[in-house]
Amino acid sequence: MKVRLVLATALLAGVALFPVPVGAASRASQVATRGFQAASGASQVATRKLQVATSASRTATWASQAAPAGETEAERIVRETEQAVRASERATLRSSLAPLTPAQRQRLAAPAGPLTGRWTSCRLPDGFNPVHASVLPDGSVLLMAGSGNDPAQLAAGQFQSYVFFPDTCATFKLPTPGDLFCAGHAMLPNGNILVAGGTRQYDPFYGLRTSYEYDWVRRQFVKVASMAGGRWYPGATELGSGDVFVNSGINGAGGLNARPEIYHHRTRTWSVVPYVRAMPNYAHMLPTAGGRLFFTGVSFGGSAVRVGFLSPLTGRFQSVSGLDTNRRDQGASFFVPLSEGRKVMVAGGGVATTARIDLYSSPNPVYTAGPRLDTVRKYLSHATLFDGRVLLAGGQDPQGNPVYTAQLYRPGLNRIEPVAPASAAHQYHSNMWVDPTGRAILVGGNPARGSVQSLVERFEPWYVDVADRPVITSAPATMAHKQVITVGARLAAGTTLKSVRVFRLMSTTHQFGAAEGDFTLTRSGSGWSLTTSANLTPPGYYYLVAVDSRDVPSVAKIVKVT
Ligand SMILES: [Cu+2]
Repeated sequence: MKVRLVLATALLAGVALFPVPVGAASRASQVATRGFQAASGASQVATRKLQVATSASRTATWASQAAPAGETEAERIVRETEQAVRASERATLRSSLAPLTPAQRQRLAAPAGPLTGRWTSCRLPDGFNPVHASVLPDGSVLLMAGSGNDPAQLAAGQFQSYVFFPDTCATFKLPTPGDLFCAGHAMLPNGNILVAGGTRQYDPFYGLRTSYEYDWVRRQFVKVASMAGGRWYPGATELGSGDVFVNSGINGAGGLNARPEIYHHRTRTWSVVPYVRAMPNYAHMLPTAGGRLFFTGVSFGGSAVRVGFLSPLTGRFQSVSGLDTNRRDQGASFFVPLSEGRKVMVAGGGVATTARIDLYSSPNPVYTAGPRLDTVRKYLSHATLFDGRVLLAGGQDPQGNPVYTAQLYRPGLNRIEPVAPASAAHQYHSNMWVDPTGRAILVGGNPARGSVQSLVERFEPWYVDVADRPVITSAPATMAHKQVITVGARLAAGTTLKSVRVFRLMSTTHQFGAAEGDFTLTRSGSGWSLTTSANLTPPGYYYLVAVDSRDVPSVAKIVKVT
């Protein structure tokens, strides 16, 4: 019965029931029609030296490219993904990587206010493209580039990754065993980072089957079993079991990999799920308490999508309506802070709109419109700050100009307000996360091949300046779900400990990292316990933050949740 239902759903959706490696003949026609603008001007050609070499065989203009007759959904997603990659790189025509002058920044300055914050900066090694960022259990960050959007580096077998320390901008270079460029990744229960797939070939892009665990203690990549199919631009989401659901991506033959796989962390092996489902690349999938994954409707490439809940093991899918557009390309998706994983917001992604949904308000929840961003933003990064507000920064407008302004989503008021602007462009391949002090770290930007933003910008929210922030003086290194723990805190005179909260360490790329979120521990006598479902707070490492009665958050202590 269940099988028949999946079958019917897949047929209704027009999805092929078996993986669809594109045949040689149709492959050739795709290559022909997937080229980028041959008609672009001479100056454009000059600014894209590397691309010109690889585009010689591409003759048709993708701007005028129509969908080939009989195109399947999987083929459409691949075509639109490649179009989006090319489009991202046209931004170079208007992008400077140089920081704004003080006068330029002054013109963008937000009205001064208590939440305005400020940015400080430092630099990454020149030319290093921080496409993937994963916070590690010691607070340092794994930055991976692989070939870093440079086909010459793939040809030469030169792959890069670093451990990065946001306080000092110190870096530690890692031996990098393969091309991790545009792989999928997620934190495992032991704090290692699973890296699935990557780049087998450029132009057109083919994905790798290889996978690795980055061992954060030994600081090395460990090769583990390969996947059944290749993946370039896959999504990766940790399940409540600690296993990782990996979805979509372009396979080793250039077609869409429509069969998800699950990485089993105990055995370091993979299994394929018993269904096939064409979903966009880097689809934003957030966990829910019941174990289904909520596909927010934001992904890479702006392919038309069906938004809704996916049961990862069976493929059952429940659609959700109400989103104003089903073509959000690299916007932000996040849990609304302090909603304990109930509410999700999507923002931007080639549009200026936002939308919110309460996942548990009814059996058939519906998106409703939220406040607007200041402008249309693509490549919009987000970071949930320790005060329960969300920083939105980076990206570009529809003309390819960088958007320097930053905004703060205030869930209590359901408002988006300006804060201090960033000082440099952070577009395609930029990343943002929160460090243990509660600052948001914004890195990268790759508006064209060979053009990489190396300025690191750190947004310091108001609470960084509070001299008497609460200080966690004792907390266990490990806690199980539902275990009551004791948290010792030094508090400012006249304040009390109001709440203890956890924030999942981010593992992010292409504007998203699955299994993010903020959750409040339940008070139990004089102790605290994490009472959320493990589906929402899967095993792994979290920031533990104490909040005082003035709503001032502490610096985080990193704890392991089992
Ligand atoms: Cu990419």
